[in-house]
Amino acid sequence: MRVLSMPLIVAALLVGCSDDPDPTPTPPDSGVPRQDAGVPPEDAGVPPEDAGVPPEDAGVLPSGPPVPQGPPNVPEFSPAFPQQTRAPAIQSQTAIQVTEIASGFRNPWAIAFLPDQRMLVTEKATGSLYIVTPQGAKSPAVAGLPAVDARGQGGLLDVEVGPDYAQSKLIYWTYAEPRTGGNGLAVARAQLVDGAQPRVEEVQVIFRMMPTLESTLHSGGRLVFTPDGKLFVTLGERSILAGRVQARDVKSHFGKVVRINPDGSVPQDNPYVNTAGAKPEIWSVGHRNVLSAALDSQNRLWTVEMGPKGGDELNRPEKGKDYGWPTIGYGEEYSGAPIHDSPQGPGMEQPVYYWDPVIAPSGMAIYTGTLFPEWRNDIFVGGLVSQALVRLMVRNDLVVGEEHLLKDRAERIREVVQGPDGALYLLTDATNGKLLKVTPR
Ligand SMILES: [Ca+2]
Repeated sequence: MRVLSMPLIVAALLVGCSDDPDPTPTPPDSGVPRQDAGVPPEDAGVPPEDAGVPPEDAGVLPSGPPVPQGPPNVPEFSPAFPQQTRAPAIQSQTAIQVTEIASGFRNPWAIAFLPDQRMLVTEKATGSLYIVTPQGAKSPAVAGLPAVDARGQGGLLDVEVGPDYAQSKLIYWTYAEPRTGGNGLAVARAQLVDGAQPRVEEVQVIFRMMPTLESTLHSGGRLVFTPDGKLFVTLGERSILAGRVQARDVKSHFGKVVRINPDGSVPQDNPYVNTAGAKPEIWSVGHRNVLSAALDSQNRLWTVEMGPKGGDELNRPEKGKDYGWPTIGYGEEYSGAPIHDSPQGPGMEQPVYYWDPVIAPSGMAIYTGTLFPEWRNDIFVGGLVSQALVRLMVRNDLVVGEEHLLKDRAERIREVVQGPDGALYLLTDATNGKLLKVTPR
């Protein structure tokens, strides 16, 4: 328990604005601080986990020490239950091969597969969308996308192929929309016109995160379609205090997961449709910056959010529930100032798992393929600061093992997608970003 005086709480809120370990490169003259300033590569040079625990032994759960990592930033905070952090390190039995399919992307952010196995790839910094063949040939930038506010963590973010793409040709994407008085995340859709000079037509903005605020940070922006035809959109709280304080307020979209129909209309079974003043798109509240989202084999949504220093969280956001930010949580400000007086509180959900020190998550896939039978139902999360492909073994909705893959590559992993072939496809976050494919060796 950390006991804070009110002035300390206010001071903590004021200082903890823009220091995520998500160092999206920022032009030196933009006035936006680099988000990774002072965050050490806490595990650089540490050999990969060698616990040697066979992860898939029938009925036997992994045991032993966690993935090698630094000491917790906030040792005063104890997990709410034993499996909530520092799961035993595990090691994949399948040897893996990493193939570089393409490179030269400027801070790529997301991948989506077209039915013919070509990929849509977004570039955050330039706002460009490309079509990439499985062999790595890149189209010219798709014409017709609206302008983005590319400063800081903004830009062109996620992309998804519509569930009815074969008929509609609709693709969906998120981006930081420049607006009068600031900016905000928007979701657009349009028809993709394929060909030597691809373009989109009939662009419709189907959702706008409100209110408009001037911030280049914490937009969230992941899109997840569900088999029942709904669309989840993850939203950050803008980082600055004016946004952070709205994360649990149902009158604001900040710090929420929202659920909409593909045309932007509101499903009438959303939890706040009958609450006066509430944003009816809201699904769950109290999130910080959700940059990873995926469905499991039961079509339940899982997310990982970028937390404060020592507070990255895996959650399974349920309808109408409150995940606590900024009132409760693990970790502290990147300045070292405290944020919370307790990691737990009444009426607010606990994360399934948290990381202290952080991994700095982005991108997520829950494995359903056959190329890696031992990975079935495991959660994969891209790690930015941790420079790892993080694998979580989950049993009964608890994390029972953790592995950090690809540490030897020392690359920031921005995106993780399972391809139609059962391989994992990754994007590295760099000014010369790569599209990588992970298969058994
Ligand atoms: Ca939380």
